[in-house]
Amino acid sequence: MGARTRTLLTLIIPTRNEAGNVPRLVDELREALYGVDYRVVFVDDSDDETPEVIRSLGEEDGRIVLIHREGAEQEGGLSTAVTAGLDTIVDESEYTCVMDADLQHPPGKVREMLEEAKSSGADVVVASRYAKGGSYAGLSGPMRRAVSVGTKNLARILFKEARKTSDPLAGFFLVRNKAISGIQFRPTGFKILLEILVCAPELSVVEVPLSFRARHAGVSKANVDQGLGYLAHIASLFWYVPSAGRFWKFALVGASGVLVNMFALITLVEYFEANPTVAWMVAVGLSVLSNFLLNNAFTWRDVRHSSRIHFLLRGALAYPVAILALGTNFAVYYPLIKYVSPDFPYYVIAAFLGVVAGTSANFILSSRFVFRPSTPKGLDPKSPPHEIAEKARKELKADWIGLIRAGDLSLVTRSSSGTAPPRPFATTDKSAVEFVLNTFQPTLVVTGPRRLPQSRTNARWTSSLAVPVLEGDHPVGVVYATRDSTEQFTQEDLHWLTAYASTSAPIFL
Ligand SMILES: Nc1nc2c(ncn2[C@@H]2O[C@H](COP(=O)(O)OP(=O)(O)O)[C@@H](O)[C@H]2O)c(=O)[nH]1
Ligand SMILES: [Mg+2]
Repeated sequence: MGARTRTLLTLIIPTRNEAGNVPRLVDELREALYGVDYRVVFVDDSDDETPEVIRSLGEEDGRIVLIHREGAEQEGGLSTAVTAGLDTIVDESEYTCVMDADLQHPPGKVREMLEEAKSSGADVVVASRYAKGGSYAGLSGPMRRAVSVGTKNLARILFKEARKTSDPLAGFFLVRNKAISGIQFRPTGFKILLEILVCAPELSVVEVPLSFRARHAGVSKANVDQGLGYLAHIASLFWYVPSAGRFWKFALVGASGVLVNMFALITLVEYFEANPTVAWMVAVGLSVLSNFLLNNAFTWRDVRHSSRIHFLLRGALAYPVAILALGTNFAVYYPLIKYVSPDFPYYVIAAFLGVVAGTSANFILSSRFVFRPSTPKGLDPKSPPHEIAEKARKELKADWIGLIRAGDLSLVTRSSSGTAPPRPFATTDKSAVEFVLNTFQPTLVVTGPRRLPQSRTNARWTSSLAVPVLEGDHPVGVVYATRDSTEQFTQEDLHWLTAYASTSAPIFL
């Protein structure tokens, strides 16, 4: 590691007109965090004297930093305030704690959260108003409380990652910075914890109970706009984060399949005078196909297939899975109408329960088998390095793939295709490798004809994937793959190589 020492803890505190709270907050933090290496970053959008108050506190105490935003910078308000804070400071400290300035979040909790993070090793510590021993009584009025419970449950129903904590919308949490580096925060939505949980589904989460106090001074800035902003945030997470809310994406696709089925059935029988049984079979076959294609393009769009054959095999597998799901549906429906009651409304309830069971079975089987991520094969550490590299190269259809050691940038092992002789290591390759060693971020680089992309083109591009190999905290090398072809590498290829780099590459370094 470098000689630069990092602060242990950075507090990010968004403020808007909190002049009456900031001095007491800073005092309480100083007392609570005595002996801890911390600093406080206020991200301020005030039009009262808050910035002056913070500035004069900063003159007495160098650990207090002010980012004051004016005009257009303030756009997005609370949401961009927290993400702006995160974006600027994350690399410089080990932990970040986000909290409010109005003393609804007691500063004394911060130390407890820090200790909890250290002792549990978790990535995120949530100060939960809904945990046992916590309380949300500080929310002003029954309306605010109802909205809080409703919005919280909406998040927990939609996103399984939100179920890791009882309070996924908490504004008071602490994260290990390394765990969230690389997340590209979007300016929609101020529920940054939810954003973190959904965008980084692998994070481990623990919580401590929080007694949410009443505001010390000033007024709340919560309003209807923020409520609508929350809904937009949920929609944006659902739509743009591939892994978010997969079950509901799957259910949506399933509902579209019902429409395809009905449309095909009616068309075949009414306009082509098909036999209804034959028409039924064709309609079911078509809806399974359209479901598969939509699931491939939407529900599991981040799960790559390595070849056209692989894609076709998946499509074929969707059929037996659909039959099993239908069987599950019937296995729930039939006993219910037989042993409970075949009359209205019981058979309707039975049919509904059958659909729920069938859809769930279909979802589980589809994620386990049809859209199972292809994992790097040949991980036997005893097989020769070039063999493992060769397998990775074939999977990616790369011209060559190599493992490059940090420091002298020497090649440790490499594999290249028989047809294309390996290109010499060019300046662009070198700068990509160096970029990755500095930023730790897996990177996809494309260089090619300076022309606007067309959907039908025979232009060849040179695309490269560069992925760091980390040992604990620091990069010891880079896996680098390059391809000169009409097809560029995709983000999914980059994911795949990232998985490869974290499992097999360290063996050789
Ligand atoms: N920078 C910034 N901070 C804000 C903005 N709106 C609210 N805050 C801060 O966010 C925290 C929570 O806001 P608050 O009004 O108490 O919301 P409530 O606790 O949900 O009623 C406080 O520290 C506010 O000062 C904003 O537009 N910009
Ligand atoms: Mg508040």
